[in-house]
Amino acid sequence: MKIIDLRSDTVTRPTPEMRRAMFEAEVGDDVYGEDPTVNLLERRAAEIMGKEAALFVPTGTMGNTIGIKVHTRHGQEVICETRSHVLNYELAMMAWFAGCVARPIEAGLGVLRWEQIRPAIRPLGPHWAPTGLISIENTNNLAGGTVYPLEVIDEICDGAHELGLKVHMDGARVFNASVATGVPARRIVEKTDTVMFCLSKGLGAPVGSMLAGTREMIDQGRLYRKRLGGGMRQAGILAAAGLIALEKMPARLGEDHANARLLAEGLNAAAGIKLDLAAVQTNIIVFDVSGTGQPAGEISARLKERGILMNPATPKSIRAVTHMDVSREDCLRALDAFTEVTR
Ligand code: TLP
Repeated sequence: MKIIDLRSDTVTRPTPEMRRAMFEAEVGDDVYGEDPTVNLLERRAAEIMGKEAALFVPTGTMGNTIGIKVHTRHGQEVICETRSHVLNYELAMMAWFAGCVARPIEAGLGVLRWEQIRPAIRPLGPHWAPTGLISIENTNNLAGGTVYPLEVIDEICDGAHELGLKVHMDGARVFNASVATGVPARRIVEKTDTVMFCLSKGLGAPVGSMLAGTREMIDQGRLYRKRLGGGMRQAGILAAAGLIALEKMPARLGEDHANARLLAEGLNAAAGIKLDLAAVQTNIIVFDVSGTGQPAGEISARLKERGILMNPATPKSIRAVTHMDVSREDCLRALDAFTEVTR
């Protein structure tokens, strides 16, 4: 039985072209700055994002951790959305490494607006931790892969900068946002101070994320990466696959979005499912299953018996993520299994 894995877009296997490139990669010691493939990947990532420099990191979590650290000091607050990855899924790294606390704000569809952020910004005072940074997640994973409209990002950045604050974008899936809106990634992140994006999610690389920003931020970030144990040596083996992910894979993300839409429409028709189709904007679907009378974990287990993998997001909701290793037919098969399990 073929397993259809909709748990995440992190589960993709490297393409034959990536494997070949990894095999043939020219390498050197990247801690000495001597790995030509890593250097090329960092240069290309910076160019594509329109930033001065970029840093290759093993994971998105490390990229966000460093991004937050370069902008903040211990004892500050980081404004983020309630469902954001930096708050919920990174083992409190903003506290552990940067010494900051999160100031979460709940936003419709996971998209923060400046008018919500502005009142949450705290100045220096006798009681409160001052705001150190605003972190926005585009697309917002747990809100269902929702996309920040460009004018919202620009307004947040302009407002923050006027107050001397920086903006970090957790753009793990910024290319999904770009494809969904038709806005080039470099324009999306033009006003953000740093952006982290992942090569190993929808873009299909086996490992790796990038942090881009000014030369000064990235030079500083390189030292934090070393502190975190992320000073890799012949990392060109990984960067070679990353280069293909970066150059070639964004162009196919529209397919994943179409498959997610197909899946969402089918799920929406299933009995007991509550799903906001307006929130399905990219490759992620988060839907409420409480109307089925079965806990999300049970549905997930019964789907697994049928070769379909989808993880619960909460006890009452399930997340499905499309990616390059699931086809339209796979999504239709997943829908059949889902209807059977929830009937
Ligand atoms: N997301 C993973 C899980 O950790 C939830 C997934 O399956 O979606 N930012 C965002 C928005 C992410 O979705 C993720 C990973 C990260 C950062 C962290 O990236 P990694 O897993 O490379 O540390």
